[in-house]
Amino acid sequence: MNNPDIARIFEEMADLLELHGENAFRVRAYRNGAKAIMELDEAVAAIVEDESKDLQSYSSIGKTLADKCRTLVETGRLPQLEKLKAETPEVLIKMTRIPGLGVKKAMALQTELGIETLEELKEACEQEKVRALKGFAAKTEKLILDGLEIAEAASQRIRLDQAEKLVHRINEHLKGCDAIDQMEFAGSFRRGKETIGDVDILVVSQNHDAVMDQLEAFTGVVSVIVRGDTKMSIRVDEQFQVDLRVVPAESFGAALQYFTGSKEHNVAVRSRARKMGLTVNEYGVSKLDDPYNYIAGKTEEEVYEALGLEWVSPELREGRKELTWAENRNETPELLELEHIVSDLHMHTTASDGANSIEQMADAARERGLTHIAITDHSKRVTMANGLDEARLLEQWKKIDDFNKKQDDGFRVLKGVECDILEAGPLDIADEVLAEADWVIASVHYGQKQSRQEITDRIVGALENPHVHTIAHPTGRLIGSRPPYDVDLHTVFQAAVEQQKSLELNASPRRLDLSEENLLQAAQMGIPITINTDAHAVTGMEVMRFGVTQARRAGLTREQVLNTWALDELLEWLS
Ligand code: DGT
Ligand code: CA
Ligand code: CA
Ligand code: ZN
Repeated sequence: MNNPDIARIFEEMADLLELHGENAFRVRAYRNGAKAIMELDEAVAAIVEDESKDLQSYSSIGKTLADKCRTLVETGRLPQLEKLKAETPEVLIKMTRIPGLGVKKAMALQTELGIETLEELKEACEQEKVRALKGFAAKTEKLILDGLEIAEAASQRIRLDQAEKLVHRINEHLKGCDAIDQMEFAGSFRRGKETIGDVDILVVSQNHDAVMDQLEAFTGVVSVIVRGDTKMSIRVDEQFQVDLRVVPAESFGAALQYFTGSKEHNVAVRSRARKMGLTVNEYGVSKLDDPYNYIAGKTEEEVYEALGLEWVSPELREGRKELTWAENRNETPELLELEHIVSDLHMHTTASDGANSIEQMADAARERGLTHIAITDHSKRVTMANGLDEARLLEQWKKIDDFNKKQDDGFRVLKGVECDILEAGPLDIADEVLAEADWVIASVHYGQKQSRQEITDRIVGALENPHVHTIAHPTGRLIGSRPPYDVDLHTVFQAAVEQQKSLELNASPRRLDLSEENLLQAAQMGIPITINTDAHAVTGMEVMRFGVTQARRAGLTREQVLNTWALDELLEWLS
């Protein structure tokens, strides 16, 4: 029983206890325990077996959880979980995983409509039977249908940051194999897509068996799906698949090009080749009339070169305009790079729901090579996050002024706020106070279920306020768990253009909001994009790279991204 297994079991316990109305404290204990176990560097099994160690001395693991860990390690089972499961209809568990469906609603659907499967739930919504129930409306049906779709998609794909962790573990594990001469991760992971369907690994080796044995020995392998001479697929951590291919050194570039994809990009590459009397596959490029005599294949550059193309950044390989750019040379936009970023303009401190002080955030930012940041704590409407009212904001800005005076290297903290756009439309902070800020972000956190018209009006209204500079996470989506709110983005984009405002690309891998498609459109309309981490602790600043990847996928250049601008350029734009 490895740590992810135990963590998953605790998560399941928490879900079921919650379903049975167990008190929130107990539920949270299991969730915190699961989280702590995922973050442990040591195996729980090893700690249990080591007499000199005590599980209870690890944070978030109390006596109850420590006992349960012991039971799990020793027997592989948890009787309490089995009992709870037996008492809970399967469909209820599944329903509560649908975003927007709480425990009460799920129970009502099950008892009143006799719903036994998710398919039946979908049918009931489509036949408009759900709206007839007390406490339900036509809107709930739409929410459930959207949620079902998201849950379905999420069960098959993982977020880029989760894939990255897995890739890192596999990479470390395979590096220990002497038989591997060359290795690269391909597929959607290499292209930096926001979600990954499966991980694709390419390896050059003289000893296929040794490589495959090594992969099979990776902790977390649940089963081997296929193992052939050159191809192997394994299942890792329940649902997730990893494909390995062993290829000859002289074909490595061609295989990397082929398995990086996307399919759409490859289709365009092949059709171009054909027009040139060439053919391209995972072994190399050859002439149509001499198909086994490869003229290129060892490196990707060579493959593209043989087709008269510049090498194409993996992030751009989606079958859009990248081949036209690569063909004409010098037309490919010079993509944004992480090194170009000099500021991070959305972060929280202990004044609201952050974990670190102004000084700590500033120091961490400086260490990352940034020259300025904006501290943007929540406004008062967000009571849960201890949001700031006008008086506390002014107090915080005074502290920031004092802090700035003490900096002798020119590092600057901008006085900011993440001001809520209230449900009724107005901003949460008075205009005369907003006027004192260097940088104002407006956000929708409440009333996310309002109509398209209402939400669009609120956001456009905020953009029209002369003190507002940008809108944070403009659609509110959470990847794999919450759909975007119903907002007319085109109208929002037009308002941003008219008001000469920026829009945020929230870099958190859970959000990546604006999405790639939205970004393409916003950038085309000339809207400056601000990539922000929304860090709630110094460690939160590391997600900037996900934002940069997303921006690259949308073809964004340095100039289009506001937080690559030097401080004085930014200040000039702000005034
Ligand atoms: P994913 O895994 O769904 O996130 O997306 P990908 O792009 O990683 O797709 P995957 O793993 O099915 O295949 C990896 C790459 O291999 C894909 O991007 C392009 C190439 N490939 C796979 N099957 C085909 C195919 O039938 N036709 C073409 N042209 N390329 C393919
Ligand atoms: Ca893949
Ligand atoms: Ca694959
Ligand atoms: Zn925020």
